[in-house]
Amino acid sequence: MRLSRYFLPVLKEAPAEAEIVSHRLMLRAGMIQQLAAGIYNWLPLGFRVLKKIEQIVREEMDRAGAIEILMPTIQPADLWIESGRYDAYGPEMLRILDRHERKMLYGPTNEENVTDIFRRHVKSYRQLPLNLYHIQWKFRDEIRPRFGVMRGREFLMKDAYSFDLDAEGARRSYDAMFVAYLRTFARMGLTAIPMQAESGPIGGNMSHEFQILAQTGESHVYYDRAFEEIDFSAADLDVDRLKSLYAATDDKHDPARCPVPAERLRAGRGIEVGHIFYFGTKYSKPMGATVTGPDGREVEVEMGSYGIGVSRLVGAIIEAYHDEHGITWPRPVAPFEVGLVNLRPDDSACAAMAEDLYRRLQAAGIEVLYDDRDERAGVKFATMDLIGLPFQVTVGPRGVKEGKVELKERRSGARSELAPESLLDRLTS
Ligand code: P5A
Repeated sequence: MRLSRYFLPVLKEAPAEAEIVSHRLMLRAGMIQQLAAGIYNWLPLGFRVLKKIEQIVREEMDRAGAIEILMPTIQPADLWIESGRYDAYGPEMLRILDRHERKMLYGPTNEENVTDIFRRHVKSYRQLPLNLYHIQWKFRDEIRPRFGVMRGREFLMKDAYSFDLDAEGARRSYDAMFVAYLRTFARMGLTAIPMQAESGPIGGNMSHEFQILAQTGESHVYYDRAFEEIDFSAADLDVDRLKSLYAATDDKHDPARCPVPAERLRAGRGIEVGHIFYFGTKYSKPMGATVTGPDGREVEVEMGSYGIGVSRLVGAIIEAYHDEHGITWPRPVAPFEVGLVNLRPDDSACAAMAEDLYRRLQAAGIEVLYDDRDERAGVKFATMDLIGLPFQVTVGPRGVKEGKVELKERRSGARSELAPESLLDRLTS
């Protein structure tokens, strides 16, 4: 992508209402723009990151055996009246009347909707286990939307729903999602600590929140420092051990009854990026979602639901990865992998070298944002540091004479002078 042809509305100053660093950086880097309280436009740079995160989530859901569908944002109230949640959900639900005065709502979650799909099509235990997921916008009329996309009113969630014949099967489905979540977050460069949690309006009796550590997190968290030694990207994680390690948010943490000795306990702040629930027959019972069991009897299915805050993750990753100059993206979620800067577009040798590199990087399958603008060097470097692409490649007259370009690794700041061939090797290896 040529920056001269791109739409990257960077700001010099962050608007005063942005309280936390990820919100300020997302506005300054031209990733988002507020349309109304808690409702955002996703501009090209932000949209690319959102899609990368979404794709990692999708791949790990598919790997865990879940099947992707797409349910609508607007739902009929009838389903929620059937489950008993229509009145219980309260003012967070955006209620809508259609032209026929039928009660509709903008979905804050999809348990009812997916249970309705299930009961229409699944009749036998032989079709179980089943896990259906989608990645769709939600609306919750939060009383205090804040921190940009971290607590929005409209936000993108991945929500999965599991159906099993019995509690034992449901536990296996829960554990499969538990492991998939740790892998998903690890692929984005995040360490998410699973914590026992309250199930709130979703319901149920087993629930874990996945919290990533960040100074600006909304929750206070306490956890066994043993978590710090775990490699969450490992192929076979021990779910039972992870569940047995102590971790809790402050509403659950009681220093007097904490099982972990003080010297092993860590305290910090966390951002909730995922939340999983096992709620048994809470929806299958009132909505009549049953299957015929092996003995021929009708059984209400055991269900769980599993959420990841896809749009919240964009902010959460920035909270974890930034410095005083801007964002420092982990490569798997970066909007582009390489920022190519031509310091002198007016110099024909520089332009030839930069154009050639641009073509070759793209041919090698690398995503490049090419700053070919007629701008001062300082402006170009500041823009690149702000948007935080993992690698910066600079073409300037001095290097070109020796047939070399400069490679800077954004996060460490490490620089090296390389010939174009070696640069391509480095970036593709
Ligand atoms: C699980 C999937 C549920 O809604 N039903 C379907 C269950 N869980 S949850 O904890 O309420 O939400 C799941 C994740 O969504 C993100 N999230 C938000 N992100 C941005 N702004 C919000 N207002 C918001 N509310 C929830 C969180 O990451 C949460 O873990």
